[in-house]
Formats: sequence, structure tokens, C-alpha cells
Amino acid sequence: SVIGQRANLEITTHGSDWYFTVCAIMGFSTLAFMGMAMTKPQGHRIFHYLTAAITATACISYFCMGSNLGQVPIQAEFVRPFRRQVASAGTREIFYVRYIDWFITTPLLLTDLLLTAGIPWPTLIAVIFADIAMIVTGLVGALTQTRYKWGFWTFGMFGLFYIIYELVGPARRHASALGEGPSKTFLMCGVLLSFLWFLYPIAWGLSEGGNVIHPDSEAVFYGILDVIAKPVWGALLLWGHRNITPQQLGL
Ligand code: RET
Repeated sequence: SVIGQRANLEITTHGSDWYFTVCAIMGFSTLAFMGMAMTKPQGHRIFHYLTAAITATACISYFCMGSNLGQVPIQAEFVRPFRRQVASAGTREIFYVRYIDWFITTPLLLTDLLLTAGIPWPTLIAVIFADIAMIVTGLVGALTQTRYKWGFWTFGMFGLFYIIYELVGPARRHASALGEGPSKTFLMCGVLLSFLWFLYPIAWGLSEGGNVIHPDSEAVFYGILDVIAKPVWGALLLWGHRNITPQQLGL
């Protein structure tokens, strides 16, 4: 059944406060990673710089979302799954800036992980291609007003499956050939990444996709994911690198 006009959905001040909180977490993490880089000799800083670039990008993106910028209202259906009701009037605010952030940061995250595994560069390029395709299809799907959006989501899922395939197969084998330091660090960060990245298409399905949860809840869902996937994951990776030398990785 169809119910009447619903208000246009956008974040409240609580959502905005939460976005600024994540912005601050990303900013402090960037300073911490840069500080840690300074304690290392030149030539031993590549993973610190990559990780700091990731949190710096997120800091700006969260500043943007906290300010309610980098978004556009999109005509949406309001789905209430448990009551099987759909109302077709009203808009939902879509934060396209999220995808600009991911376009920059997800290739850097994969570079962080795959350099740790000593993967050959043609494989790195292939994985980054799949990743970029995944993010761009997610963006186009989010901006699409019809059910075609799920077609784009499906293309994105192929990209994600290819990335995970490369991690559990070729990359894992390369890492174990490099010895204990790289293989342990790759395993720890690879498992965490694979688990976390599968939660993003779920968040998308509930937010930009199905419009099931409020934009404030979307802020909490993606925000928690981003804090674990960027600063927490980055700190784990750098911690793992305490007993890996660049020479060991051919860097
Ligand atoms: C989308 C929708 C289309 C299908 C898939 C998606 C996956 C997104 C992922 C994003 C990861 C972001 C990270 C950000 C920063 O830390 C685009 C949501 C598969 C995996 C890790």
C-alpha cells in the first residue's frame, strides 16, 4: 500500500555533530600518523604517509558532511519494510562527497595492504581498477531515482568480489613468501578489511539504496565503519610494520 506525503529527509543537528566528531577523530589521527612518521628515517615512512593521506582526506570529507555540504536531494521512495508500505513523494539527501573521499582513499588503503604483501604492480593496478569501478557505480546508483540503482549496486559487488578474491588468493601467497612479519600483518589487516568492506554495500542498501534508515542513522553506520576502516585499521597496519623493513618488501 502507499501512504501519504513524507517530509524530505536530511540530517538533524545530532547528525551534524556526529559528522564533526568523526572529522576531529580523522584530524587527530592524521597528526598522530605524521608524528610517528617523523620518528622514522626517510625511506621508512611510506606506510605512515599513505595512512596519513587517508585520514586527512576523510577529515575534509567529514567537515563537508558536518556542514551539510557535498550533498544533493534525490527523489526517493520511503520504504517501511515491516509494514510493507511505500510512499513515493519526498526527497532524501545523498552525500555524494562520500564517494569523492572513497575514490581517493580506497585505492590508498589497498596500496597500503598490497605493498605489505609485496604484490607485483600490474596486480595492484588491476585491483585498483576494480575498486574505482565499485566506487563510481555506487555513486551513480546513489544518484539514480529508479530501481536501476540496484543494477549499479550489483556491478559494484562484482568489483568487491574481485578485490577480495585477489586478497585471499594471490596477495596472501605473496605475503607468506616474504616471511613472518609481512604475512602476519597482511593476514590481520586483510581479514579486518574484507569483513568491514562487506558492510559498506549493506549500509548503502539501507541508505542511498532502499531509503530504509534515516540520514542520521546513515551517518552513524558509515561513521563507525569509516573510523574502524581508516584510523583503527591504519594504526594496526603501522603497528604490524614495526618488524618489517622496506627492503623485505622490495621498496
Ligand atoms: C558501494 C555500493 C555499490 C556496491 C559496493 C559498495 C562498496 C563500497 C565500499 C566502500 C569502502 C569504503 C571505505 C572507506 C574508507 O575507509 C559503493 C557502497 C560493493 C567497500 C573502506
